[in-house]
Amino acid sequence: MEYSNASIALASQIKRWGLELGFAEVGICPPEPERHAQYLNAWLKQQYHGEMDYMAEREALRADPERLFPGVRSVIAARMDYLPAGVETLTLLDHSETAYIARYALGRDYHKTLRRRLAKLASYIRDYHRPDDSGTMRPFVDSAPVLERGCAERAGLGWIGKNTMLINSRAGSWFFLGELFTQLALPFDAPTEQNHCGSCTACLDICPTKAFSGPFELDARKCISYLTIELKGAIPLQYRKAIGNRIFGCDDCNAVCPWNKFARPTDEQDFQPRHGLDNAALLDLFLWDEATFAKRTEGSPIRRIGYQRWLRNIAVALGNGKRSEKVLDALRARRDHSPLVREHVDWALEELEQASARGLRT
Ligand code: B12
Repeated sequence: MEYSNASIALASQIKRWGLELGFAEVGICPPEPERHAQYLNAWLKQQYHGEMDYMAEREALRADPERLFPGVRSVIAARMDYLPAGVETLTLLDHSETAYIARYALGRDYHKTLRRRLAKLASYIRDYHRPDDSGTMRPFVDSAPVLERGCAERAGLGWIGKNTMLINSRAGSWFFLGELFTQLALPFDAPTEQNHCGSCTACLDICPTKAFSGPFELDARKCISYLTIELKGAIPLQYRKAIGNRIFGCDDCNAVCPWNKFARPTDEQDFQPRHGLDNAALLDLFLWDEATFAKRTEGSPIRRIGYQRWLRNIAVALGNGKRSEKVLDALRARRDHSPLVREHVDWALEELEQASARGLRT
């Protein structure tokens, strides 16, 4: 397809603005999801989405961007690095008294940050395009019915790895994705054709709950990120030990990826750790009362799970940790919070009793 010099100039201007707005890379792609819609359909048929009804309910919109955003002609896909400098990842999992919180959730909620920046980008395009009408544009980040990694792959931002993450050969995979849907005829970038995973299976091998039923296929019901964030009820017994000290999300399959040796730490203020959450003691977090939880998770992705699930997750991690009078007292003190918390507290107390009976974890 032939593009006017004006739209070619606008496309490169959009990429410059994207970098100014804090994105590490911006690409432009056609809206059609192609094969990713079939993968989604197959995934849903296997119930791999568990309680994430929103993934099934809006399958048609995910599979057909024209229905989501009538008149869409091009998608501006962007990635933003989020790993703060100097924070530990996998090594923190050996410290059973320390809480492991997924590195994407240490600071402010990325949905707001990326949506704000994408809206800014849209305003720049609108101003630049005047007096001609630039049509409507809409930013999407994570929770929208968009197959984001498919967009990013088609926009040349990276390939989809065996861990289903989008991986970039110059930056690894510690980054968020976001899109701006437009009705503009913009030149498309070349998609990332090649997959550079090769014979590596580090991500599949490290998963503590064996959540990958094969390369590129994640059964979310077994994924610790799903179990600690999306699951509303009791965490199935068979996964509790494997959760270790992870209390919100899981980075294992991401952090172990050899391409992350190229990851670039971010100096984005919004993503810097708050309240020492990158290295906090499980017991300190478990002792937060509801008001403290509300205050300290204001504007954080963690707020989404609510106080009850926060206690549920930490109770499991304490049950996997060191036994001490302080831990036993703190657990007993939370038994009356709710039936869900009580069930997980009792499990933890039983685990610690059995461990000490075997002379372990003291
Ligand atoms: C639902 C969801 C989850 C679920 C399910 C994950 C999943 N893989 O589906 C849970 C809660 C488990 C989850 C966890 C995490 N998530 Co999440 N999640 C999403 C969400 C909302 C939808 C993903 C989706 O469409 N799943 C549907 C199924 C079918 O997709 P899939 O199994 O991954 O398969 C895809 C590909 O692998 C490919 N595919 C499938 N089969 C095959 C076969 C072959 C041969 C090939 C080549 C490809 C292929 O096509 C499918 C569709 O694109 C996206 C945002 C979005 N709107 O896209 C964020 C998103 C993918 N998540 C993200 C992140 C950061 C995470 C976590 C790292 C957070 C954490 N630390 O806990 C973990 C990582 C776990 C993992 N390995 O995926 C980022 C990923 C950024 C990146 N660099 O890729 C996204 C893009 C959010 C964002 N806007 O930044 N997530």
